[in-house]
Amino acid sequence: MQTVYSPRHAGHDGNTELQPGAIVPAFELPRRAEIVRARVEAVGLGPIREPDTHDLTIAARVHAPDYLDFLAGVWGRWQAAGRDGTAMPFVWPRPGLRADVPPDDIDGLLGFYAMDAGATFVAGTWDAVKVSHDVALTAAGLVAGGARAAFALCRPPGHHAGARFAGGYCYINNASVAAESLRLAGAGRVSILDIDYHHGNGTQDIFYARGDVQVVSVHADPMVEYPYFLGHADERGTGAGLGANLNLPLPHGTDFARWIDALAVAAEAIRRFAPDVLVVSVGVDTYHGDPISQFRLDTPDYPVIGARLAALGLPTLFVMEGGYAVEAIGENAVGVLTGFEGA
Ligand code: OKP
Ligand code: ZN
Repeated sequence: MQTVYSPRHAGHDGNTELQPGAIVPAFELPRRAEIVRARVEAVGLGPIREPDTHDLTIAARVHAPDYLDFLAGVWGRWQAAGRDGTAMPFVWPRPGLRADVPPDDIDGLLGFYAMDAGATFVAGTWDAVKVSHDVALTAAGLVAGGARAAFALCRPPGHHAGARFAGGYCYINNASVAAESLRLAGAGRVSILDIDYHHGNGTQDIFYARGDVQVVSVHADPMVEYPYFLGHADERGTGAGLGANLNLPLPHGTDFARWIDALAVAAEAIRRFAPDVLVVSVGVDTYHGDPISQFRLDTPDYPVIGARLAALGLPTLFVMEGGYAVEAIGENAVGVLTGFEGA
């Protein structure tokens, strides 16, 4: 399969992250994408190509246009306030406060458009975010054009970004933009399967009331894991989307035997939905060595996952999400893809 990749992700670098009790260098690093790209080359997965440039028309169908304007302009506003380094929010409009009026001040705006302090901005962030979106749309175009599968090597990731907010290292929801583009290209129904360790709250937020895009997620139970406030099993969609959202939360310590049972439930739900195309949010932070996660998958498990996904028999777009055990991210992420191809 073809991989779509741009070196411009690397401008999103040098940012800091708020962790319990400390401000540390961000876990979501440029090296992640470089190691995955090197592994794609090493195993000969297929050609690597750069993305085409896309405008934000499709992104504006899954995100609020004022949110996209904020993303594009935040660094300029931060600089205009005389600042450098890392921009991050520290105050949020939780329920009970006014969440309908974007403030004028940069610090208010940062919180208005964020769910947490985890989507930080440096000088190169917007360019990397825009290009990550281009990567997803270009790879989706390959699948729309008839490819059996394609790999969008997105960085930064996207699945925590909702219709009008950033969070959890995510800005534009790459998988959602790709899914919307596949609908516009003629797919009547699209399924998004999210296998990242964390619940894809942003993807769920975007499609929760839609019946044409199914969202299925296998993830750590939000009772004990980030993002904490979405991802429970009783969230089944609303309105036209009722029944088109499926969450399969699992406890800390989940091993591959238990995880793959949940994947079988997810796969059965996708078969019942009978989509024309599948988008997989591929996070490999389910790995036992991941520094911020608590599942116990191992490197040989990832090709098995890929083979199970291939058995769905659908045109499939893989979109890179998380994975922070940097030394293993190449083998693990590309293992899903080689397992898919070998099946
Ligand atoms: C992004 B993706 C843990 C803090 C969690 C946010 C994690 C975002 C993960 N102490 N910080 O889903 O891989
Ligand atoms: Zn994750």
